[in-house]
Amino acid sequence: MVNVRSGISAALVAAAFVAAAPVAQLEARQAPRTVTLTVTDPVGEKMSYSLKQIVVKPGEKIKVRLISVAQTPKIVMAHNFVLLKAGTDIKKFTDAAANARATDFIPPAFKSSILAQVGMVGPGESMEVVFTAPTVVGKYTFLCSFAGHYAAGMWGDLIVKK
Ligand SMILES: [Cu+2]
Repeated sequence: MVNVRSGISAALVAAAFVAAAPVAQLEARQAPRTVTLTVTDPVGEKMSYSLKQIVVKPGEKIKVRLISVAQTPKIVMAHNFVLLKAGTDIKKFTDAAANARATDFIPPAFKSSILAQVGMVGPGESMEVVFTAPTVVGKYTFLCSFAGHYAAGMWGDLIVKK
């Protein structure tokens, strides 16, 4: 009985290993392309990312690296990167985000609207996220969800284009 059982589990382990191998090879073949977004302190009332557009291929593997070269202390002002699903109501999202300080300005009710996100960065910090671009061609909004930053201009378009 014991022998039969261990025979089965060895076979299962072998099967799992074989199934995992092609996926690992695929991942290695498609190393993510790095896109660097820099954020800094507001200029007058205006805020922005260093890029207004990120153009990607459908299903492309992308690494977004968010770097803050701001001076303002993080407690006062920080910046993140949130990529939203097509069709998300941006006004509703940013209104909810403004009241979500406890969760780093990510409104819990909108979690399912988020395709990718990088946490809040303060002066001298950087953070990154690796994600697979949507396979559907179109425009997807990315924005900083810190209260007021979207309205001040801290947003852009991820453009999925063949
Ligand atoms: Cu910001």
